[in-house]
Order: sequence, then structure tokens, then C-alpha cells
Amino acid sequence: MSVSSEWIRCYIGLGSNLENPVTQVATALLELERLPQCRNLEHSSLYRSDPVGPPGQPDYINAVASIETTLEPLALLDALQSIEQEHQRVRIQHWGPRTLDLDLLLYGDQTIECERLTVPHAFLRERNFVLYPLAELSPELSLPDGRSMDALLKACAIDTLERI
Ligand code: A4P
Ligand code: MG
Repeated sequence: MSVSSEWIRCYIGLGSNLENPVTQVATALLELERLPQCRNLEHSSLYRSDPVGPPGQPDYINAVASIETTLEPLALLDALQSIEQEHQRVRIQHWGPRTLDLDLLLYGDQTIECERLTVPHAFLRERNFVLYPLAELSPELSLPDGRSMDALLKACAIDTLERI
């Protein structure tokens, strides 16, 4: 496992729209808390959101968590994907329904672009179900490009996103 000597604060987006999504997200938060080389988990409220992607899917439950980790980015991605697997996630359709989706939104203030990983997450800036929970958790946060939460929220309508 690839480990660094420094604790880095990371943000993780959680989403589920199958098989009792509230329980899927709540369980995933406990599993994130128990990951090796990770500490100090904090998380937003849970939110109900309209599905983005193919029509006819159930609504999603979304939340954002933050943890400090010494795992390198790809080792953290491996850990997130193994939690997804534990939730029996089957990748059938891009942006289609899923029991659990864990996206690495931010890894410290790093910008990462490689085959398996794009950080900040590619759609972070345009998705209300990511930005509003992120701003609830860390209102003072800014992105690696310097943009503040306030500026990002102003450009992203809350629409029907609902805190539950
Ligand atoms: N990958 C690259 N960068 C990242 C990153 N920052 N975090 C790669 C996580 N993974 C990253 O992801 C495909 C590949 O992306 C991974 O193997 C990884 O190497 P996936 O989760 O298998 O596929 P996906 O989820 O179908 O595609 P994608 O593009 O990740 O979709 P999103 O952005 O995760 O969107 N509507 C609502 N309301 N709420 C939701 O949570 N989620 C999605 C999925 C669609 N609609 C939604 C929601
Ligand atoms: Mg994903």
C-alpha cells in the first residue's frame, strides 16, 4: 500500500439510489471511518437529489465526507472501490442506478490527472448534490484553482435538492 508521511484532508462524495439508499450511505460512512491510514472523519447531512443521467432512475441520496489520510491518491481510490464492491455495486450503465458510488472529490489542494483518477472530480463544480453538502461541511474551503464555496454555490442552483 502506498503511504506518505503527511496527513492530507480529502473529500469524498457518496451517492446511492438502490436498495435502501439511506442505509447504503450510512454504512459507507462507517466503513470510511474504519479505513486504514485514515482518521478524523466528518460528514455532511444526507440529501435527496433528482437523478442526473438516464431517465427513470429512482432519486439519489447524496452526502459528502472528509477524512485525513496518509494513503496516496491511487491507494485511496483502491480503498473506495473496495468499499463499493462490498456494497455489491455492479457497473451496468454509465451514470445509471447504483447501490453505492464513492467519488474522490478533492485530495488536499492537489490537481491530479491520470488514467484512473481526475481530481478535483470532473463534475464537482456543476453538481448541486456535491457542492451543497461540501459547503455545509467546509464553508471556508476553496478549490485548487482558488474558487471559493460561495462563488461555486452562486453558479449552481439548489433546484429540488433537499436536506433530509
Ligand atoms: N475516476 C476518475 N476520477 C475519479 C474520481 N475523482 N473519483 C475513474 C472516483 N473515480 C474516478 O467511475 C468510472 C471510473 O472513474 C473509475 O474506475 C475511476 O478510475 P465509476 O464510478 O465506475 O463510473 P460512473 O460512476 O458510472 O461514472 P462517473 O463518471 O464516475 O459518474 P459519476 O460522476 O460518479 O456520476 N445523480 C444524482 N442525483 N446523484 C448522484 O450521486 N451519480 C452519478 C454518477 C450520476 N447521477 C447522479 C449521481
Ligand atoms: Mg463514480
